Amino acid sequence: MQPITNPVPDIAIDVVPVSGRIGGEVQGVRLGADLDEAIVAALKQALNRHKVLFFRDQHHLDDAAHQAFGRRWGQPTIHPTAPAQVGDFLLELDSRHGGKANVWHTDLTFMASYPSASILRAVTIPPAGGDTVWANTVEAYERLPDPLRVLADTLRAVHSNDYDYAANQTEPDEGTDRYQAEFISTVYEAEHPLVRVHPETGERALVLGAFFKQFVGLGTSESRRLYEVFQAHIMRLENTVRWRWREGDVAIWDNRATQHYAIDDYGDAKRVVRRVTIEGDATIGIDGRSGRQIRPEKLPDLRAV
Ligand SMILES: O=C(O)CCC(=O)C(=O)O
Ligand SMILES: [Fe+2]
Repeated sequence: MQPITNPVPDIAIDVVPVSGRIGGEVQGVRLGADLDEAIVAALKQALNRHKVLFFRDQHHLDDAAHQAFGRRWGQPTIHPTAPAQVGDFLLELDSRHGGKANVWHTDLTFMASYPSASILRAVTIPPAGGDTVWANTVEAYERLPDPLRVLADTLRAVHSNDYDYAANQTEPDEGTDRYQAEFISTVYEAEHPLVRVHPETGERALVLGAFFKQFVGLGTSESRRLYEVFQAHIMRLENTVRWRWREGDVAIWDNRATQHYAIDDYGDAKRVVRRVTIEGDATIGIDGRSGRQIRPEKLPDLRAV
């Protein structure tokens, strides 16, 4: 398959790598709806390379400006089930209302067409802790030992929003239980190739994370063991970047080439982040076969207007 690459930008932006294999801090860019087309193109090119981009001190971005900038990036979407939406299409994660994403995941992989990117803004950050970690799923694939890569190339997996979230919960938490009940009010399931071809870079990436349910053709216990083998390659520390948030920071990640994990090490402190989620397209495996939605039969229209 011929990868489609973004046009080569005619403007240079300053990107400082944050770690060796993933993550770049963009300096000197003020995010907003009024950004030059050339800068947006340069940012997209940088995202294809670094997988997650960080921007400090974007204090001028309120909810409206955040959403307006999101529209410049792509078609924003709303979450199919999560309760906390703010503004027209912002997803809010509030630590006091179950908004703690301390599991490794790629967003919404229970959808056949899951988001291409997310734009996350730090609204309230605890004095210590609450960092987020991203992992590079392209590097993870490329560094697999040959026999595992050959196996990965043939596998397909079912992902579901009805995953075992309690497996990660250390204490009973009413807020989280309520959030979870709403989260699975409709069960969504999709099948994806384990290895997807990135539509812009042509790179191959592993598709796993917490919404993984089972490999097609394998039982649950074997699926789980095999999941751990591949997932361990994704989570290797060499393959990650950790961001210490300050209020006003923005992170944009390529949801087709990363997983992330929001560290829950700040007790009862308040932590609030808001996210614009950008529409993505169906996964395509290296054999050219797409992923597919298993249920529900009829998907709601999630495009934000
Ligand atoms: O709270 C965070 O830092 C990330 C939360 C998350 O998983 C998301 O916004 O998709
Ligand atoms: Fe997430």
